[in-house]
Amino acid sequence: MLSRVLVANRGEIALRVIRACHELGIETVAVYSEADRNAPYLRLADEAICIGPPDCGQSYLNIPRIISAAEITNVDAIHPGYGFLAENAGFAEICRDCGIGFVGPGIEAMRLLGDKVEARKIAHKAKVPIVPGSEGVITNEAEAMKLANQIGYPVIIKAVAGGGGRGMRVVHNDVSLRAAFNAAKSEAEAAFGDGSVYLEKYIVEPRHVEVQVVADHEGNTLHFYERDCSIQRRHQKMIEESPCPVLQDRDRQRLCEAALRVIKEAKYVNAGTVEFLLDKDNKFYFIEVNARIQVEHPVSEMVTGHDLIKMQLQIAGGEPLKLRQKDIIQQGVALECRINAEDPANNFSPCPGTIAEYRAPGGFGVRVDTHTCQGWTVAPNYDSMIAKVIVHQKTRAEAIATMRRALEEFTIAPIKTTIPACLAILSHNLFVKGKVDTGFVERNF
Ligand code: MV4
Repeated sequence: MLSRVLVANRGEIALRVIRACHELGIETVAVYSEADRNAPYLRLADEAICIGPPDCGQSYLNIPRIISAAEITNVDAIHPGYGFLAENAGFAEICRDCGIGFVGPGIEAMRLLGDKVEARKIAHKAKVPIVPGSEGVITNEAEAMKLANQIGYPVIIKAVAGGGGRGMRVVHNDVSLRAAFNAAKSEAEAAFGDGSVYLEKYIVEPRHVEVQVVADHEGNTLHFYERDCSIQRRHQKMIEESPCPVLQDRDRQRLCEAALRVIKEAKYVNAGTVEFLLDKDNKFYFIEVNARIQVEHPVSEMVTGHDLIKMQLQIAGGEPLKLRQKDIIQQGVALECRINAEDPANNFSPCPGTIAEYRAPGGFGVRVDTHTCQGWTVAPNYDSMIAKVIVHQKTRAEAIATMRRALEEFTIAPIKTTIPACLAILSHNLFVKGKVDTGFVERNF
């Protein structure tokens, strides 16, 4: 069992982890950059240590400073949250070498799944459908062209080290393949220091559906059903929901069981997400595994009633899962809207500044995960997400109504936020009908 944990993150997820630790009787150490020195959540932690200036590279991504903070405060483990160092296997390895636990998957599984070609191989071994595509890395244009003609256009070229949409190119014919192949390679090299790419059949207008999974050190695995994350703009999710509104129970069961086969095959431990694309015929294809807790984890918590962060901490402390799959029931509908400090009227450009006026929503079925409050200054250095509004209701129609009511209550001024954009989506008849795909936002707004 863990008794003291350092939270190597900031903002709402730092607060979320601190709260879960305290409920388990675990002491917390917060770290902060100079830009976050006045963050209210720091007072909730048992200790708070400044790790550097606002720039991420010198603070939240600075491994020596975080390890030093962990050693000085004598913690058992580090929780990385999401983003920053969460999927950095090198960081997890340094933690292990320093005798500090890492609240996340093992180093081997992290490395393996960080390589998207290896992840495809694992899914294939686990008899989980993958998108038709290359068996390994594509090394030259000729090889790419041969394969593209075998599987048929359109195809998508993806970075082996990628994920989340960077280093991807959709290709429609032989003529544009050359340029796309080279562009994807150099973008991947620049972004990840690894120019390796692979190729897949491009699934047109898919839904993005992902399964929340949890595994302990004894090989017990559980799923917490699926989330539909199709409402996104330029690879930034805006609204997530559970369950996926178009999945029938039999298909849902098959999808969730497929996700469990993937994590068993990868010998994955702790919380993770198995991502799939769902095509027009509701056929699912594995794409990748996110080896971390995700921003949108609360929608799975609300429909199942289980605290995923507590589970992460218990697993990292060596406890086996006591929960049984049959006791995890997906009840009702949960929606999450991400509130970003961005101006929807100005191409979603970041809108840092001080929040002079702030009134958060509440009431039946409403959860707000945020670190912000009146007087809080949104720094320009970090991700622009400042709050998540999560609602839980019996039906999807009621969940949408509650979300609209909650977002209308939410006052954040004078900085601009994505609240109006979320409200516009929630009012769109195709969203209300659940008829959306990953291109919905770009097509309609
Ligand atoms: C795809 C795809 C269609 N076909 N792969 C985007 C992020 C990364 N996790 C995987 N992604 C996709 N992979 C195949 N074979 C569609 C996406 C995709 C997407 C692509 C272009 C523009 C927006 C997108 C939004 C979500 C998913």
